[in-house]
Amino acid sequence: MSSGVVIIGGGGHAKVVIESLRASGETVAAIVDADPTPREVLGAPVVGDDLALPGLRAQGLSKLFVAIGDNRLREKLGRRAREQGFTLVNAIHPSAIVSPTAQLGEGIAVMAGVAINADSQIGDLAIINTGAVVDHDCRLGAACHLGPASALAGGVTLGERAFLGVGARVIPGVTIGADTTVGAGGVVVRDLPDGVLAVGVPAQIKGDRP
Ligand code: JB2
Repeated sequence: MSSGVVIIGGGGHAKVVIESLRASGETVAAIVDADPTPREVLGAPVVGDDLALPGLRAQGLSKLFVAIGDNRLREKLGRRAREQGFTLVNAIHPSAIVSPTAQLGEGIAVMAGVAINADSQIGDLAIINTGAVVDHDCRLGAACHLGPASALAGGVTLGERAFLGVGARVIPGVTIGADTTVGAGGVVVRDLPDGVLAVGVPAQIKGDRP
C-alpha cells in the first residue's frame, strides 16, 4: 500500500471527495476518522483515527486529502498532516471547468459542475462545492467554503474560512471578511466584515458567525 490518497474524515463530505478523486483517476488507500470503528466508506477502509497517520506515512503513503466540512478543523488537520510529511492533493471532479489562468493552492475540493474563471485564485484547503461558480479575478482565502450552487461574480474577495451557504450569491467587487458566514440563498451586495453572519436578500448582518 504505497500509492493512493489517505483521507481524513469519513462522513458526508468524504463521500463526495472520494467519488471526485476516483472520477479523476485516483485511488483511495485509507480513511482515518475520529470514530476508528473498522468499516468501509464507499468501499474505502477506515483504518483508525488520526493516530494512524504516522504509520500510514511510514508505509510510503504521501498523498492526503482533508475531507472535513468544518473550516477551522479542516485547516488545523491540514497543517498537522503537512507537518507529518504528507502532501495535500486537490480533488477536482473531471466535470469542473477550471480556467488555465486560475491559480489553485493545495488540498482543495472542486466538485462536479463547478466553473472557476480567468485569473481567480483559490487558497489552500478551500471547498468549491457542487455547481458553484467563481467568476474572473476572484481571491478566495485558505479554508473557505463555497456551498453548492453558490456564485461569485467577478472580482470578489473571500477571507480565510469564510462560508457561503447553498445558493448564496455575491455581486462584483465585494469583499467578504474572514470567518464570515452567508446564509443559504443570501445575496451579498456590499462588503462584509470578519466574523459575522449575514442572511437574506440583500444580505444583512444578523450577529456573530455561529
Ligand atoms: O479530528 C478529526 C475529526 N473530527 C471529526 N479527525 C478525523 N480523522 N475525523 C474527524 N471527524 C469525523 O469527520 C467524524 O467522526 C465524522 O465521521 C466526519 C464528519 O462527518 P459529517 O458527515 O458530520 O460532516 P462532513 O464534514 O463530512 O460534511 C459536512 O460538510 C460538508 C461540506 C456536512 O455539513 C455536509 O453536509 C457538507 N456537504
